[in-house]
Amino acid sequence: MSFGFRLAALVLAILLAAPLVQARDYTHGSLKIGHPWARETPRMARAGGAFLVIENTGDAADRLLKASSPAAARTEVHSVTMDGNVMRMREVEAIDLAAKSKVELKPGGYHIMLMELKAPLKAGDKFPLTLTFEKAGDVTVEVAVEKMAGPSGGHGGMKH
Ligand SMILES: [Cu+2]
Repeated sequence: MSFGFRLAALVLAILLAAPLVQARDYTHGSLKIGHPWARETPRMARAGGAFLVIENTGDAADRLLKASSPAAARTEVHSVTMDGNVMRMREVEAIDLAAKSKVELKPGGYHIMLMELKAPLKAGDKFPLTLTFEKAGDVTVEVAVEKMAGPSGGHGGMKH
């Protein structure tokens, strides 16, 4: 396989990315944290993204203030905004979690950015991620590193 073809296949796999479902869900007080996962990173990558769903089932608002993980030297909470045709990531102070609401961190939207990764993230690996909420305090979840299901990867693992 030529390098060019492999690169094209990689780009296609990223564009068609759909995670294989294998992570578990967590409940902490009135917060439900669903399906924490991270993208497998290329060998030379220094940064990676982690994603999850936060549902606030309570009557009071809360906020996700920060995250930390032993997998990375620094961890930031990012949003993605469009600047013309260019997607830009920027660090946000917090993610607001209104009462009875659900916020999805996903590729192309809010995400947790793992900076200065200590090692590349490999599919099948797991690492802890501690989320700090303004009211609910700290919650540590296990993040599953998932391979992107490309054109030939299929969606056999999808459950929702
Ligand atoms: Cu980012």
